[in-house]
Amino acid sequence: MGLYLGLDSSTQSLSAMVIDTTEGRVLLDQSVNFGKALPEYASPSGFLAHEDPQIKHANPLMWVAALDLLLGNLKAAGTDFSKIEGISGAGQQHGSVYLAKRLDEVPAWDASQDLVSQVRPLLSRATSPIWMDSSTSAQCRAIADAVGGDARVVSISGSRAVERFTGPQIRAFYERDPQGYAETREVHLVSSFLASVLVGKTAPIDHGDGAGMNLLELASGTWSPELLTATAPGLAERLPPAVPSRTIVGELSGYFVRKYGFKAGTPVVAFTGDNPSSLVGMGATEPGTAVVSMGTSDTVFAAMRQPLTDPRGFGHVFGNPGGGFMCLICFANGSLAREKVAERTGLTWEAFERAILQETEPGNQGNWLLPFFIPEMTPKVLSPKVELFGNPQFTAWEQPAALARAIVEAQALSMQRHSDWIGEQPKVIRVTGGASRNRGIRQVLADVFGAEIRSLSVGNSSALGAALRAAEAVGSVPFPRLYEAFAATDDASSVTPRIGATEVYGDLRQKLVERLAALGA
Ligand code: XUL
Repeated sequence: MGLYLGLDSSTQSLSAMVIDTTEGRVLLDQSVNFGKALPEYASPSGFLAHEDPQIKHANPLMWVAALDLLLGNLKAAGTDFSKIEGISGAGQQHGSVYLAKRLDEVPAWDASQDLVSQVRPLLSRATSPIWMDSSTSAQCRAIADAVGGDARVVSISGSRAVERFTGPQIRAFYERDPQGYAETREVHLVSSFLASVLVGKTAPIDHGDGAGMNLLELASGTWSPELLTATAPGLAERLPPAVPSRTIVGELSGYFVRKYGFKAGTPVVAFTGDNPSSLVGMGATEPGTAVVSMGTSDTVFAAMRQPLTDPRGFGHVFGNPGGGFMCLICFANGSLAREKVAERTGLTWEAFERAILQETEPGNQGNWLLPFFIPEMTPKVLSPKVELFGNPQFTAWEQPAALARAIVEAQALSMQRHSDWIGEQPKVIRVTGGASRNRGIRQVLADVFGAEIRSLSVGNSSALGAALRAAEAVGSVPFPRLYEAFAATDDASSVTPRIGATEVYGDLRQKLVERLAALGA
């Protein structure tokens, strides 16, 4: 029992949460937003501008700068890090960092300098492709062909070769910049990179996040020689080992001890992906509870009894940090798409909620929207496509209330359709992420899924999951005990389907599917 720190490096911000497992309380929950706090990285939404909408990269130094900034802010505000017993973390999934030196071979970080100036000379690639990048269709094809087809990639790794996954991204780097690839000694995920920075040496990749690379053999938890060979030459030497999520990967580097006052020897537990971490933070590591997370991306995920795979090829199987497997379906047009609609209609989030709850009805009188403001992976729509359809009168952006409902209905219908392979329809869904605070959005989810929607009392499930994972691995506090204190649902926020609403969506779901089929998706 004691205090544990969880970090979450997401697309748009870095968060830190400290929990006290003796008292069952969250002591601290703070973030820095990359766009606002670090404008010098020119990434208002967490990634660099590019003329090709399929290319989405970020500067990995921005994530490092955020770590120094956040810990510095917390120390300045009086946080006593010497009481922390263990640390873990989470990162946006799939993104990769390329280093010209193995971190095991670099000298210890110097506490008289900042981290950015010490990490900068180690990079063999100035930018990191992130999960929003969809520029690697040719590499996905080549990898699948090399091993005998999509079904083979799925049976080894739990997913088809997918544009944002790290293997196809590594292959694209090798093809587009062979010199840069040749100079690369180590390839990390965002999660293992940040864990490495904390311990000042090469940290392994955990099974939760490692499964999002198209490189891990799910059955053995080791890198698949077949997929490594199909991806890029010499890849085996460039990857850190893959380990179970609860592995302690090292002690916090002296840099953090001297600079921020952590205890010498503070254990660091393997970092994982933000979604596997949220599975823990939502108290959902046992099968039976589905989660909808609404952040920059929207995701639907759940622990799985057996590693089922998606026959349509959009869903994935990742390692469950609580043991076994989880499934996940990801939608790129999450908050960014909702924000675009709010901007174009001029609606505040309160007005957006009112529009859904009071001014429109399920089915939206036929006012429907194809909501792909950026390239979408589920379903695959590689060029942005925003289209009003259904009601012939619904042609321009002049009906704010109908547009608010239209984006949320389209997203919820797509989530439901693309998660139908998971098995039985969930009766209760736990929701997390900024948009889930909007009651209107929760109501549409309840109506479309025909399920009760519940939120947790503690927000920021990925950072919470990281702190809980540290407590479980370092403090040996079992997850069920931690869930009693930290993953309780908040009854006042629960929403149930409105009478008759769920039925309305049968027809609409079909119309949306037809529209997508017409797009070739
Ligand atoms: C999951 C995915 C996204 C990122 C967002 O496959 O690509 O949810 O993890 O951070």
